[in-house]
Amino acid sequence: MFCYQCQETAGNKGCLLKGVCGKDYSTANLMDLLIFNLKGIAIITTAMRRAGVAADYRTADKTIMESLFATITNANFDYTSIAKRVDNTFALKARLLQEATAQGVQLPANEAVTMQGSPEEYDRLALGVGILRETNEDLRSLKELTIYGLKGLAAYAEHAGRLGYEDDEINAFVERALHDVTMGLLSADELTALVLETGSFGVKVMALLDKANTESFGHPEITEVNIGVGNRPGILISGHDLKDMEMLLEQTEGTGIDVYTHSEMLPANYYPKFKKYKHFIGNYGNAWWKQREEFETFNGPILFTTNCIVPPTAGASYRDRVYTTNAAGYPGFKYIESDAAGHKDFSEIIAMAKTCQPPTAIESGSIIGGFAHHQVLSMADKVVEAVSSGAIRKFVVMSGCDGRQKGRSYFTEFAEALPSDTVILTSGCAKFRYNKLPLGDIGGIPRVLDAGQCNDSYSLAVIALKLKEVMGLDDINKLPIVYNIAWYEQKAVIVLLALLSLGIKNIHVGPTLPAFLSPNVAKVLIDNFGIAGIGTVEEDIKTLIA
Ligand code: SF4
Ligand code: SF3
Repeated sequence: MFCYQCQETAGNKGCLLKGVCGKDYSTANLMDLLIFNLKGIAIITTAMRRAGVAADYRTADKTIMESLFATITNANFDYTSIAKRVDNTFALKARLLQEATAQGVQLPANEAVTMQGSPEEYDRLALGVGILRETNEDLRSLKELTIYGLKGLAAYAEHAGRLGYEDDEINAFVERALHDVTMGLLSADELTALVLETGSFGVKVMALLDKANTESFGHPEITEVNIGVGNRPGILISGHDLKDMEMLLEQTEGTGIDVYTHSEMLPANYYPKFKKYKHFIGNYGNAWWKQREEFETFNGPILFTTNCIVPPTAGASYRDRVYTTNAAGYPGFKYIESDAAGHKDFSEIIAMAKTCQPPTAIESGSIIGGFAHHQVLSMADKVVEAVSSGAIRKFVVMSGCDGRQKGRSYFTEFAEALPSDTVILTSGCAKFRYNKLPLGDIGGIPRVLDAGQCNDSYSLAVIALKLKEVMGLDDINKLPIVYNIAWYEQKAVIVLLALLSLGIKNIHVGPTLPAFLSPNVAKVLIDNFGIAGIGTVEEDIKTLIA
């Protein structure tokens, strides 16, 4: 096992025997084997696409996206579920290989294409295909940076796909990128270009998901979200999948059961289509890492539609109340399958909720959100006026992820220390570090504008591009917008690469720079894009705001 894909990696170097996240040694290795098989599949489909022959690309695309997603930090801890995906990828690879050969497609010689194995061989095979297989530290860094970007991209593509929105150009790119990092033919410069290209496809996939979400559920609008509780039993839904959110609301309506969001599902409260459900009460709790306490007091069942799962402690009373679906999984949690049409039956969760106590209140009152691009642009005049008059000196993008490391209190302190003529633009679960602070407003514009989930960082890019146009600027970096981003897992990686691909410079990233950036690769990012880590609150306020 060697994993260094997230911000909490051991010693900021790499997890070797067990993940800090709780991922065990064999499951981590098995994920390496799964990725290796995806690379093999991608090499075959890329060759077939180039040859212009017919093939079952759809199954390959779907398999690649879902499996990449399952290896994202805190999505899936279940060896059996990953082994099933490995079975499927070996079978799919064999089938595609046969199709390619039958159609006379020349395939490059690569072990990722030819390797086959049976379940009893998986653990042994996995040991030879891990991240350290690439011995050059800089090439490894660039390849893994690409792969982590692809994981985030795959997650967003999967959500869009479940709403019926797909883009074959994106699928073909993911396969070509996997092909390129595996074939070993690219120089460091070419790999750097691939990293940026991954970012530009990150913009495309976020735009696709934005279209899928807004055409399905309406444009997010300014919303006061209740953070208290009602007096009926509830179901807590976490993760990012809005299709699941819709199905849960439909199936719980009229059952006497309430629905609450947790962590990254909070922004579901901003969508017009979900607001019409009276039993959709609001949001319970905070970011993912507080779940061990918050799931205890919630008292009812919990549904994980994606990451972030924290392994429950041995004595956790909620252990039997947790369900997973999609790419998410945890040994002992019940898994909800979908039928061929994408429909899921949540009746077991609803039946369990009926036997549970209502949630115990841990907070009361409300928070405000719903500042995605459509809403913000509808008040563009007001925003531009506030900027021109000097009422708003700067916007500070503080998007990204939250996490349990102590150093993350920096983001709360930074938000508190910001001068009162600055406005925070946020998205992702990073917001829970400051979205309940009494930061006030500027002429009716709240000082924390939440655009939504991490993928809604796209909204912040749309807003920036629009402001640039309205203000007649020739460079996005001339806007009064600065970036102080918190990262944790691989969705933040695709968001960061997307921002870089849009030409945004001088982004600060914390609480630590990724361990997977080798010193040379970090230097390229620092020299060309002005990427920086975080310092003390005082220093950073000076650098970013003064
Ligand atoms: Fe370690 Fe993060 Fe990998 Fe988990 S996902 S094993 S914490 S680097
Ligand atoms: Fe959070 Fe996991 Fe990243 Fe979607 S839920 S932002 S950490």
